[in-house]
Amino acid sequence: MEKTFMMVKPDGVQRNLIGDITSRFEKKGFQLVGAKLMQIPTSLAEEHYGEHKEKPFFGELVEFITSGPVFAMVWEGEDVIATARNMMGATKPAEAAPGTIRGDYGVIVGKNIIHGSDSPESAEREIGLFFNSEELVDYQKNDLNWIY
Ligand code: ABT
Ligand code: MG
Repeated sequence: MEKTFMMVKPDGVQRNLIGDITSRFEKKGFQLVGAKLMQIPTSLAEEHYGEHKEKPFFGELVEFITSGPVFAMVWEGEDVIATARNMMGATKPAEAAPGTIRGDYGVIVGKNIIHGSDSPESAEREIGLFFNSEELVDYQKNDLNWIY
C-alpha cells in the first residue's frame, strides 16, 4: 500500500492545528502508521529541502523549518501521495482552494502549514530521512470484534 511523508510545519504546531490536520486525514480514510513531534536539526532540514539549495529562499526555508517543533507523520492508503497533496492545497496559500488545509488556514507561502511528499520517489526518500523502520507500525483495523 502506498505511503507518504507529511508534517505539520512549525507554524501549524504553534497555531494548534495538529489535531485538525490529522483529523482530516483520518476522516478521509487514510491510516496513520507513524508519527512524532520533533525539532528538526539543521543538517536534516538542508537534506530534506536539498532540491531548493540554489533558490533564493533556501536560507529562510531552513531557518523556518528548524524554528520550532514539527509533527512528522507517515500516512498509508490508496493514492495517498496525490490525494494528500490535493487536501493540502496549492503551495501558495493565495492559490489554494477553500476547503484545503492551506486554503483554509494559510496566508504566507514561506509559512504554509503542512508538507507532503510530491511523488513516490520523494515519499520513499523523506520517510527514510525522518523515520526508522521500527517507528512505522503495520496494523489492520478491520475484523476487530470489539469495535461496534
Ligand atoms: P513543501 O511541502 O514545503 O515542500 O511545499 P511544496 O511542495 O508545496 O512547495 P515547494 B515548491 O516544494 O516549496 C518548498 C518550500 O519553499 C517555500 N517557498 C516556495 C518559498 O518560500 N518561496 C517560493 O517562492 C516558493 C516557490 C514554500 C515551501 N515551504 N514552506 N514553508
Ligand atoms: Mg515540496
